[in-house]
Amino acid sequence: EKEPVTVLVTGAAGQIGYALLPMIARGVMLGPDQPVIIHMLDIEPAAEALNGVKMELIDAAFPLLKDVVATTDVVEACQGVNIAVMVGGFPRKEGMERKDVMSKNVSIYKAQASALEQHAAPDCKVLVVANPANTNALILKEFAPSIPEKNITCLTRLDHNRALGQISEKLNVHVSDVWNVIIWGNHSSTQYPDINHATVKTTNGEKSVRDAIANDNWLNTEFITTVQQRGATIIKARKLSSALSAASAACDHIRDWVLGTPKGTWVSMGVYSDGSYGIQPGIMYSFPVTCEKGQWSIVNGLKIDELSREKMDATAKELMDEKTLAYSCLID
Ligand code: NAX
Repeated sequence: EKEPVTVLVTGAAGQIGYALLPMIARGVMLGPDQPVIIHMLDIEPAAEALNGVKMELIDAAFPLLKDVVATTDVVEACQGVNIAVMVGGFPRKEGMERKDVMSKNVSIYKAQASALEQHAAPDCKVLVVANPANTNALILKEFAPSIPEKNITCLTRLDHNRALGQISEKLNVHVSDVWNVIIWGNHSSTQYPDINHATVKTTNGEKSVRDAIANDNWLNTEFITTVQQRGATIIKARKLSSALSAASAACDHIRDWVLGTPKGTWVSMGVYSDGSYGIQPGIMYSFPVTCEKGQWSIVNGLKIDELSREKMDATAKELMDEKTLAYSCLID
């Protein structure tokens, strides 16, 4: 039997936590033959609820789940962690200024960065889910300088999967017959869902998504806004934000990162920009990536048309502005 992998979930008493934890314990994230130890972190007001989740994990008698730690102590939570899924954060409440929310999250991510740096396993891989996801990940990176920057990522896989979903619905094909969409930029409404390199399987081969749909107007307008606004649409319908799809996307992100992306396909991940596609270094930006042997690399050399360029730059600018705001919170 394989050695267990220790997975940390922060914000574990929340909605995404409740959907994500059983997926991890069932092997959806790391594979059906990979035992796991789960560390769950939340804050004091949620301690009792967190303990309830721990009881349920025990009651589910998962064969792969070797141990569960439920704690409000960030040092205990980070101890020996191989994979950290950062779902905990301060939510934006009605009437709150953007800066106040940013400030709360900056202090959370600064503190958790130090704890991870000091107590996690040296090769720990980090996925930030909590919003503002890209900027929380950037703060985490800045305050955990000894964690390799390639090990710190944020979640845009939900947006990627939403884009696949919209295309498959439109073409009336199964979602697994569509691949290589791209989410560029921020996990926010400025993200750019790009189908210019996407492919769909047809009865007699493959076709570009643009040719298959043959409706540039829909692709260039409604498709993009539908994906950008999908989170808000779910909130309107459910009176709660996306949780099962977010949890599933987090599993997809880690699984592909650790076990590799299938040949000929890529996925979207928020990673530290290396200047690819003219996106300035210094921000966490979502790019198309392939993964092999636990390492992601940006897919380079894709042709970028004028509309795409504009949208890629607009979302980069928003991330620069978020960065400035985050840094102003550090000074105050
Ligand atoms: P919930 O409010 O249900 O859960 C958040 C949990 O985090 C709570 O239990 C809270 O007590 C805990 N928490 C707060 N501060 C903490 C701290 N300092 N340390 C540890 N835990 C802490 O939110 P939920 O619906 O689960 O969403 C979690 C986060 O994911 C939010 O920030 C949300 O905006 C973000 N999302 C990101 C997505 C993405 O694709 N990147 C999509 C889904 C989701 O909206």
